[in-house]
Amino acid sequence: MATQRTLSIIKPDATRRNLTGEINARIEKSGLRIVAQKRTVLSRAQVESFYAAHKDRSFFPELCAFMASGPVVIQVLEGVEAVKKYRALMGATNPSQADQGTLRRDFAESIEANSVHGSDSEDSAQEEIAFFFAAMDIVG
Ligand code: FUP
Repeated sequence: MATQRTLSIIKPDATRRNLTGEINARIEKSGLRIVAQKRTVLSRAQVESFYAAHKDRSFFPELCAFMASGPVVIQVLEGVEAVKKYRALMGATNPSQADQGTLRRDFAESIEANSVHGSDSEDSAQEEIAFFFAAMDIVG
């Protein structure tokens, strides 16, 4: 079971409701370690580039407006099977389909304002971490 890193974003709906600490506590209780973290407001251009894989989807403009609408907390999480472990902690994209006890089930407002992002594979984790952090900003 390999130690991995994954990218997490606490989204604007969650920072607005002051949920950063509560989400971080759940991350740490799950066994994952927060090895880099910064709070920022993303520009529209940064969000469009980050979510480029979704650019042809009908929800893309609204998703980008939402993600640039307020502060986000961007994190690198480290731990055994971190990608899979964080996806399990997050729950399904649509909170109404997310399992009990997951972050999205407990905190998300809607499928768009769904409180957290987590990389969906090791390859995308590497790309997404490099998008936001320099190697020296990650302290394991
Ligand atoms: P996930 O990996 O669970 O974050 O889900 P996706 O990569 O499929 O979608 C990325 C983001 O697009 C979601 F977190 C929220 C948004 N989205 C919508 O707003 N509407 C949809 O129908 C699907 C996704």
